[in-house]
Parts: sequence; structure tokens; C-alpha cells
Amino acid sequence: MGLVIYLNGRYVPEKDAVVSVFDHGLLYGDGVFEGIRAYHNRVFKLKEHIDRLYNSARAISLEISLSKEEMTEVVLETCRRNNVRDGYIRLVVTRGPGDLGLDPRKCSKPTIFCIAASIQLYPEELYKKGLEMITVATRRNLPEACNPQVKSLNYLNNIYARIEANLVGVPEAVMLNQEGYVAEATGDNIFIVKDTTLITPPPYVGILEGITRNAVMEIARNRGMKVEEKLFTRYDIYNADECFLTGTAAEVIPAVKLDGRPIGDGRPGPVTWELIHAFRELTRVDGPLIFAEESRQQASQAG
Ligand code: PXG
Repeated sequence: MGLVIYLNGRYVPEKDAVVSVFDHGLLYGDGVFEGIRAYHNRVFKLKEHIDRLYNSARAISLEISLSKEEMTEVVLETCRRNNVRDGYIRLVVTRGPGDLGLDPRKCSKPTIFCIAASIQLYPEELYKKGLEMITVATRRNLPEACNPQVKSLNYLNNIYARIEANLVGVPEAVMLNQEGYVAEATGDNIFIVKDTTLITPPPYVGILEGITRNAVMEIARNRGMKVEEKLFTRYDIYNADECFLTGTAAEVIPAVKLDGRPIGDGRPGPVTWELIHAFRELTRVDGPLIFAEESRQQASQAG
């Protein structure tokens, strides 16, 4: 069965959800997006995703014609129309159709679309075993050139890195910044655990400031853990007790090997496990409801 897609103010069948070949999102990667999850009839961290979308847009001087409230409703309504209670949402704003030159002033109207689909979950096995990573030669984009804090449609930097990992048959890559400090994985942020302290690179290293990252930092602090944003190198990963990645798709996932060296004892550690469980708990209660009626029914049944 085809999906119903929000496209430029209308909800249309998937087969009719098409954009122009002159769209600068396609011609130049000129646009911004969000990957969002729905869990248990709620859209997780929706406000944070909407805020980041508008911040990304502002950074590239892309004016979004919808208000944040309207955009929030687009996301919720797209979920409703596709009967999505647990799923994956892709919200995209491109510069819109223009001419064959790259000047954004030639694009009169941004293209806005939203897809709400079911999600192919990572196998539970991967969370139990942890994943292996390599450090790749591709450095993360310079913030002064193409700022990784902007979640733009320009993902070639990350794709180069993923290709390097693919070529050696490893599922994830650690990307360093120009100075050799650890930045992030290809579509996930990175944390290490050392002597019960959580350490993750600060945004100025040149990373996307992940919403899962921020949620995990908050969970950890609420549980009395020490959390630091500071620079570190591969040396610190090799000598960490634990390591894990965070992202909308992967959630919190243990990383157990880097460049052939086991991290800690080479198995997911207790801090990572605690955070995986705490994160899953948070997904039950955070974010606006998709179908409001059902929650009242659930509450009255429970009561
Ligand atoms: N770094 C980068 C470069 C990302 O693209 C994250 C970190 C994690 O951010 P969030 O806010 O999701 O915690 C991302 C987000 C995919 C996929 O299909 C990846 C992301 C988003 C959507 C889909 O691999 N990465």
C-alpha cells in the first residue's frame, strides 16, 4: 500500500509526490532536513527537531513559509494519515525549483515535504554484541566551509566515509576533524565512558548536535553521572572503558571495536546498557501525541 505524503500544502498519494528536476535540493543539495522517530503514538523530541530544522534553514538563508506550529501539525497529520504510531519521519525543505545556475535567488518557493513510514529496526543482536568501527581518512567537513551543525541535504562528506567503511566490511566509521580530534560517526554522535564519566565531543569540533546525544546527556546527568563535552582523540577511544553511538535511527548502540582493537573488554558495558534502557523508557513518554483520542482511552482503561 502506498503512503500519503505531505507535499507543498497538500497530502498526496506516494505516486504523485514528485519534485521538479530543477529543484535545487536535487541539483545542489541546497536544503535542510530532519529524521524523526515516532514511538508509542508520540513523536519523540518533535519540538527539538522543528527548532533544529528552522536553525539549519536560517543558517543557509532559507526562509520557511510555514510557522513552527504549522510545521509541527504537518508532521503529526502526516503520521495520522499513514496510521503511523511507531515509525520514521523524514521532513525536508529544499530551496525549491530554480534555473540551472546555483544562485538561490532564482528559486522562488521552497519545496516542503514530509514522509511518515514504518521503520526497519536495527537487529536486537547488534545492541547485544555491539558494532565494529574503523577510523576513515575522510575528515569531517570544516565548520568554516560547510558547517556540520547544519543538517543540510549535502551528505557527501558522510557518504564518502560510509563508502570507506563499506569497502572494509565494517558497519560504522569514526570521522576526525581537520585537527585529528574525534568528531562523530557517519550518521551518529559518539560517546566514550572513562572511569564512569561520559565524554562526547563539543559541537565546535564540527559535528551535528544530535537530539539523541542531547537526550542521552540529560538522562545521564539526571542519573547522577558525570558528563563532559571535551576534545578527545582515537587514543582515548582505544583506552576507554566503553563506547557507544547515538542517533535517531540507531538510538543508543554499543561500539566495541575500533581499527581492530577491542574497546574495554570488547563487549557492551554496564553504563551503555543502563543508558539504552533509560532511553527506551523516555521514548514512551516524550513528545506530542499523534492520536489524542487513544491516549484518553488508554488512561481511562489504566485508571
Ligand atoms: N551526526 C550526523 C552526521 C547525523 O546525520 C546524527 C549525528 C545524530 O543526530 P540525531 O539528532 O538523529 O540524534 C545524525 C542524524 C540514517 C539517518 O538513515 C541518520 C541520521 C538521521 C536520519 C537518518 O542513517 N543522522
